[in-house]
Amino acid sequence: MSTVEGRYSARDMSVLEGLDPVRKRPGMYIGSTGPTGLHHLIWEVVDNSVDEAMAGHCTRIGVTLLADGGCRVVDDGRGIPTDINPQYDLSGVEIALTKLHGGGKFGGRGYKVSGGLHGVGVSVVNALSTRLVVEVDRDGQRHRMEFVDGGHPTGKLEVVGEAPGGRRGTSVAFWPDASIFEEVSFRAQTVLERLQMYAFLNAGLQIDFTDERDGAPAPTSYCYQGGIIDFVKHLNATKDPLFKKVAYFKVPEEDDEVEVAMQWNTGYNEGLYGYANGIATIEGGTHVEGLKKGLTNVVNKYARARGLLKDKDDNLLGEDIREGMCAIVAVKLREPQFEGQTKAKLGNTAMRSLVERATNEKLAEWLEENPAEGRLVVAKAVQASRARVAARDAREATRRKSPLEGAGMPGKLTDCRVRDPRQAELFIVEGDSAGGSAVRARNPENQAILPIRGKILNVERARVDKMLKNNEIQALVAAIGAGVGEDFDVSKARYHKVIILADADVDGSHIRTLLLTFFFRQMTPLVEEGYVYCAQPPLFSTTVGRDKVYLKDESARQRFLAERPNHKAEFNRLKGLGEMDHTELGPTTMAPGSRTLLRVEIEAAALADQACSVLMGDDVEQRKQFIVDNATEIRFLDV
Ligand code: 0RA
Repeated sequence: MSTVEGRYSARDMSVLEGLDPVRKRPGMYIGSTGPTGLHHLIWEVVDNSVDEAMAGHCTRIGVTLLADGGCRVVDDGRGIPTDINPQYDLSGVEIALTKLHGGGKFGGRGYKVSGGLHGVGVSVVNALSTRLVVEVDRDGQRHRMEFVDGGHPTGKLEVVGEAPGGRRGTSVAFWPDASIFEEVSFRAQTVLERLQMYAFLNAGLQIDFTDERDGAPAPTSYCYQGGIIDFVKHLNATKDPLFKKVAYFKVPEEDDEVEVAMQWNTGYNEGLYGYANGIATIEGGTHVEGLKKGLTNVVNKYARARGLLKDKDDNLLGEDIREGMCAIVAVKLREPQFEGQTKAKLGNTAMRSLVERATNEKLAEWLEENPAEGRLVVAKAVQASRARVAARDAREATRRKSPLEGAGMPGKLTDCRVRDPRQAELFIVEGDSAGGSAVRARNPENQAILPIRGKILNVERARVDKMLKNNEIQALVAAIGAGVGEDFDVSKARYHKVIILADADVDGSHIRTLLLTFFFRQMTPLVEEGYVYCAQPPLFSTTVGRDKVYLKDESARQRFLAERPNHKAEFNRLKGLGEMDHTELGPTTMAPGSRTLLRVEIEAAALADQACSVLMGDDVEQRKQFIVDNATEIRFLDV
């Protein structure tokens, strides 16, 4: 995106207030003080560099996780302005780093707004760090300024030497404040995923990542000349593409820009990912709606014109056409409005018609130019429409068996008494015997138990109609009571905690992954609302006197030993739920107060989707490699 031309100086920054509010209510600025909030600090700094890249002033960004727990972000952009703003008698650097919303991004005339999601400013990072060092190379000189204890300058902005080779750019190194965050250790995989996404969305931008901490793997660089075309290829890499080509178009219109890339695979899932000014719009919005509308229109017209759909045939539905489609729609616009629960839905209505028009015109052209591919797309959609009718019949059969309450519940469900979903919990328990223990251990008032036997169907590989015929899936759908797939209505969910209770071993983890994949694909809002959890049965037990003591994991065992250096009794490694009776299962794993639940979170939807597919798709070798590379495929949050 372009910036207003002309030299930007410290004068253009609109200053609002100091940093105290940030330390008082960090959650207001970065969402949380958990791992998500911690990583927001990095996104905040990187976003500023990416803005420079989008404005055409930056070609390279380096992110380093420092050995001492800090993080440094370096770019070769124009550098934060170093001149003094006469109104405030502060340098641009000092304003950007010590004033809330200081920086032209907010109302200033020199800098275009990047995003609403993390565009809170680098000053917020400063406020939440014990130390921050900023270096700006500008006008041939290297400037440096340091802050401690949440943004207190240790001195003025100083010239410390020459800018090496006359380079321009900004370097920000910060050390997150452990008194603010629950934990301050960055997760390399989380950072890598985000950086890769930035690289895909900014064709040609090079992003280097280095982890200097102990035992970290070698540095990684991302740079995609193909931009979102490469993104789509990457998302489809583990799938079987319907054809090699990627449909692509880019339409600049005055200040706005629409860019779309799409490719189909032989699978059944739809992956449509929207971005606005480089920010993932997980909740969709007008750009996504515009693309869907345009796509449905274009493909139907094309199919009729080519005689692939006859007069007597019904139109193909959007969902038929989008089956097996992987698409990115990335838009740039002047004043993005972010709406929705998590402010991740694009609201600008003008975008709907802009994307729709662009799609109508450009995708039609693409189909004309690529008739072999066009034919394949239509053939696949026609097949999907036939399967849709079959699935509807299967779904209706499921629905008939499950009226919302009481009588129609699956026989295996031991329901709870409470009817208020906000209080109700459903435990999905692996195996009938563990299910029996759970029934005895539960609180019958608000805890329901559904035992699931064996491996449930792998939903990634099965078509919806087949999946819905599976007994375990039917029981699950009926128990939750909110439908499935397109029909799913989260407001009807009978439980606001759906808790997977499976062993800590390989089989347990497989079942957990299968269930999570099912929820992710077929009950997405349930995951988005944060209703899906994993229980954590303890890993160790030992005895203290005559009491048996359970410990959640290795670090709990270490803490226990640190507190009781004379502890002699052995630790048993618990192999499974089956080893615990109900008096043990209740307090360790199920009872609020003494249990630990992990809430399942989806962060970057597109990459989470890929993780799901890599894990569950047909490519066994790649799946194995993925499991080795990524211990946790979907993020979990301790609650
Ligand atoms: C305000 C104005 C200008 C650049 C920046 C801020 C800027 C901020 C950051 C933060 C990290 N890297 C950055 N790069 C640039 C425009 C300056 C000009 O017109 O010369």
